[in-house]
Amino acid sequence: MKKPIKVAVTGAAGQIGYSLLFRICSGDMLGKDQPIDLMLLERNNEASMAASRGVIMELDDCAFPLLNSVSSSCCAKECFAGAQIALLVGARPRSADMQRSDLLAANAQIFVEQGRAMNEVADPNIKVLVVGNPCNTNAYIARRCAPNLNPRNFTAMMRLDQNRTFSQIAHKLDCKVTDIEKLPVWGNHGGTMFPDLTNATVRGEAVMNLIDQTWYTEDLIPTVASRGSAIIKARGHSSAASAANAAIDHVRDWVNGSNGRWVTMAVPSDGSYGVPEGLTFGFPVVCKDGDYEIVKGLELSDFQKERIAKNVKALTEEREIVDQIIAQ
Ligand code: NAX
Repeated sequence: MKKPIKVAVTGAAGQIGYSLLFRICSGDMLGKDQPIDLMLLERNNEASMAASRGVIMELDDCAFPLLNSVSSSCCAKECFAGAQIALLVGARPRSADMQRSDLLAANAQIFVEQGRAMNEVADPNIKVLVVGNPCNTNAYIARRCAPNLNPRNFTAMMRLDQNRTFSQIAHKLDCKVTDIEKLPVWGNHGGTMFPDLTNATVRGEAVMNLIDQTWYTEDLIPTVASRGSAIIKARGHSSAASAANAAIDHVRDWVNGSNGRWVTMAVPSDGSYGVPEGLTFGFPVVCKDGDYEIVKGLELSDFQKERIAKNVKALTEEREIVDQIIAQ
C-alpha cells in the first residue's frame, strides 16, 4: 500500500467542495491505489463549521477505501500542516454592491493569509491549485506570500475553460473530445480569456480548416468566456460539478502526466511569448514526471498576439492593485 498523500481543500463546505471531495476520495484525482489524508478548511463561523462536519459525516458514510483520514479546521496553519497538494477553492463571492477592486481586496486578504500559512507549515514542494476567483491573481498573491515554497507550483485553474472549448468544438464538428488536440486557453480566467484554435487538430486535421473564422471569433470565444454566466442563468447557481471535474483533471495530469498532450494550466510566466515574468497566466503545457513545461517555440500570429496582450493587460492591472495590498 502506498503512503497517504496529504491533500488540503479550502472552501470545503461550498458547492464546488461538495462535488470535489467525493471524487478526490474515490481516487479520480491521484489514482485508485493512492490513499489520502484529507484536511479541510472552512470559515470560522458556526454555519460553515457545521456544514463541514456534515460533509465529513457523508465522507465517512461512503467508506472510501482510499480515505486514510479526514479532519476539518478553521485555522489555515492546521489545515496546511505537511500538505503536499492544496486546492484553494474557498473565496469571497462578489456581492451586488461590490466593485471589482473591492472583490480583489477582500480575496487578497484570504490568499495572503493562506500563502503565509502554507509557507510556514506545508511541504516545501506542495502543489497548489487556486480555483477561487479571481483565481489567476489569487494564485499570484499566495505565491508572493510563500517565498520558501517552490514558486512554479502555484497554479490557477483554466482547465474548465479548456474543457468547455473542447465540448463546443466536439459539438460543432461532431467528433469526440478525445479526437481534439493542441487546444489551449491562454491568459486569464475572465472575460478576455483566449481559446486558441490556431494549432488545434481533430483526428490530425487542422480545426481552422473545418470551421469559419466568424464562428470562431463571434460565437465560440464569447460562448466559452460567458459560459459561467449562462450556467448561473439556467441553474440559478454557478458551475460546481464541472468546476470540480476540471480541478480533478488539472491535478491528475500535473501529478500523473498528460501523455504528451497539451493541457491548459495557469502558471507563473517565465517570460515566454512576451507575457511578463511572474504573472499567473494560462499557457499550453505538457505534464510529465510530476511537473509541467510551457509549450515553447510557437510562432504567434498578430491575432494571437493581440488576444494574449488583452490578457496581459487585465492581469497586470490586477497585479498592480494587489501588490499594494501585499506590501501592507
Ligand atoms: P461557494 O460560495 O458555494 O463556496 C465557497 C466556500 O468557501 C464557502 O463554504 C465559504 O464558507 C468558503 N470560504 C470563504 N472564505 C474562506 C476562507 N477564507 N477559508 C476557507 N473557506 C472559505 O462557492 P463555490 O461555488 O464553491 O465557488 C468557489 C470559488 O470558485 C468561487 O470563488 C468561484 O468564483 C470560483 N470558481 C472558479 C472557477 C474557475 O474556473 N477557476 C469556475 C467555478 C467557480 O466560479
